[in-house]
Amino acid sequence: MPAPYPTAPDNGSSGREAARSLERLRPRLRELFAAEPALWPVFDARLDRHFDRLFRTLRALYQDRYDFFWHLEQITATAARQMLARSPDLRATDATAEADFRWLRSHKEVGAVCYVDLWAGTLPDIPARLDHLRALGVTYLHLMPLLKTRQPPNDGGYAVSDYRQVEPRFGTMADLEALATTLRAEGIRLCLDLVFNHTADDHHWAQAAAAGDDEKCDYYLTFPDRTLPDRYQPHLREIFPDRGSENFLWVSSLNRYVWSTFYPFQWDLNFANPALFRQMLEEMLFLANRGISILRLDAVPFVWKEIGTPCENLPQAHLVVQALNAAVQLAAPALTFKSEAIVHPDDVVSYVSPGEAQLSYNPLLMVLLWEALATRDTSLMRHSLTKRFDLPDGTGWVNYIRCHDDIGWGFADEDCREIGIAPDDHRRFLNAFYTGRFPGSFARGLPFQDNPRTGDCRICGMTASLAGLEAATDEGDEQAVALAIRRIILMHGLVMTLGGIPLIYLCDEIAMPNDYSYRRDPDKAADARWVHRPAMDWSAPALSGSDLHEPGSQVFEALKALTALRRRHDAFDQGPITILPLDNKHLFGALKSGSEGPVVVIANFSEHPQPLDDWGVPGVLGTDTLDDLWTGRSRHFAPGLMLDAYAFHCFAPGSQP
Ligand code: OTU
Repeated sequence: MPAPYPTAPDNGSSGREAARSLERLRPRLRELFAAEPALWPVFDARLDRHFDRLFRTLRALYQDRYDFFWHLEQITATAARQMLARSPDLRATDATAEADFRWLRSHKEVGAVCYVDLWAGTLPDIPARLDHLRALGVTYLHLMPLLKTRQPPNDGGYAVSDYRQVEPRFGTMADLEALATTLRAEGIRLCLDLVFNHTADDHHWAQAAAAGDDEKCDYYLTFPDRTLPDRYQPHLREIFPDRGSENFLWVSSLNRYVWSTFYPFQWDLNFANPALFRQMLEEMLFLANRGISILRLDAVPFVWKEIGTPCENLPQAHLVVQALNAAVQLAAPALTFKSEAIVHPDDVVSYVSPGEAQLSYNPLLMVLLWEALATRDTSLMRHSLTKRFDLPDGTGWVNYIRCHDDIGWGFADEDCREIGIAPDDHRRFLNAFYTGRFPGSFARGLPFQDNPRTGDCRICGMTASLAGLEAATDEGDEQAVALAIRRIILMHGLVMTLGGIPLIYLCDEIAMPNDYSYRRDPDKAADARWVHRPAMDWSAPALSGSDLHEPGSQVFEALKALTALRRRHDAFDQGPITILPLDNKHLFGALKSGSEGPVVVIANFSEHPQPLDDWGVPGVLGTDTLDDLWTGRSRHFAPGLMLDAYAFHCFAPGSQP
């Protein structure tokens, strides 16, 4: 089933213009294939399919450029050259990807993410950990930024100094290529970040700019004086308020101001320059040709700036990604984009389409899981997911509980108000709860970028610590430990079954707690996100199986079983979902259906046993014998059936009457 590509916006005569321009370009592109004529028909067919989109999106972005057609040719030729540079192995994956995009929504997919150094050591050390990944059924491995980066501080690698070199501590580009090949043979796709909104201030483009290279200077957003910065600045959101609210820095080597959205050592790139667009396409395809299958498009909302706007989620940011997508479909269709847009849920969804980013993080589900865990009330989760879980065909969610970043309470204000919740008060409550300031809270999180001026604050912490395991263990409270473990399993249970690729934040699989040692490292101490970036404890009892009662072991065993459960039933594909209107607010229930029939996923977000409504689940499943696919037990439904504290169930119609 090939993916359906939407057509780009039609601005007047661009359809005919595109066709004419393709006819002009075809013979020149064909010449590039002189040494490999067999590949030309493949590329030529892709031109028929994708050139129109490429043309229209680029035209919309760069229509004012007198040299538009020259840039268009350079960009298309870059795609052609990179297709030619691709190995036969990778070209074979392209053919498969073009024929079938269904894996994006498949229940067979399980993702995991880790830092190379903290989890494994170096790139060549990763294959030794394959058994561990196999045990979790991993088919998608996201390695946190591993390209060459500036000396610390470097924002955990999000300040890239060279897109074509691996950070020497982790290995070499050859190691990365070898790893991608090994993983591919295992059926594991490799995902890397493409940090394309900015580079490190010591990237060779930045250095060339400082040495007087005007072309490279145009790769960045720079200004001779404060005139334009002063017009942009008042409309910008503070992303890292700890650094102050100023996004323009005076760089004396350039004798200019430089735009920097994140840390001052991260310089924003200028996508309004088509030469930078082409260059980034080349960097991207270079990585694709090393065997990378998924690119996580970092900070995608920020890639286009216009005076008088917040410079986030602008229509041109979408056009940039759509144009990159079209060019990638020409050169390396097996490459998939995952958008990282941690913004209003409507904006998150706006990046997701077969012709833009096929995958997207689902920050909404993530925050709603934590929200319901704190409140013990699933109202907001039900209300928001009912409106906002579906995605178009040919696209899918990447669902997660924790990642390397903070948790920002990005549910929609309007969803809150529609059910009588005051959104900002609610966020204040959640911040108090997860930093352990709220009386009775089980959580041990840290505040991140606490902004007293706006009242904004985000939360850091490992799953185990936020779910209560750290506090319970310290207090030696066995009952609280048991509840915390159940919370962790409940959340993982939902991301494994609701639909979308679950992304396990490695180290969470053995319930590792917060790591406070970052406070002693001057390069990390000011960034609380390091509290949830521990080094993997390979000596943990969970991994030797020596003590199955110990919390890490219980979580690890449950996660292995949950991924196995996910693999067994296609009801857990991404697909239609019905959120059940159960009377009991502590319970969350969703109906999914697969080739073997319906499945109802139920979770109890309360630490007390809760009755299941008498009309709910049997009504939906059409029987009152319920087979629990998760526990393997069969239950007879009777009104008032009690579900345990933090219970998780996957009920299917029972096989015995
Ligand atoms: C991303 O996050 C990365 O995930 C962070 O680790 C980086 O520091 C950052 O980019 C800069 O490269 O604001 O708090 O809407 O929310 O891109 C994290 C997207 C962030 C942003 C997101 C950003």
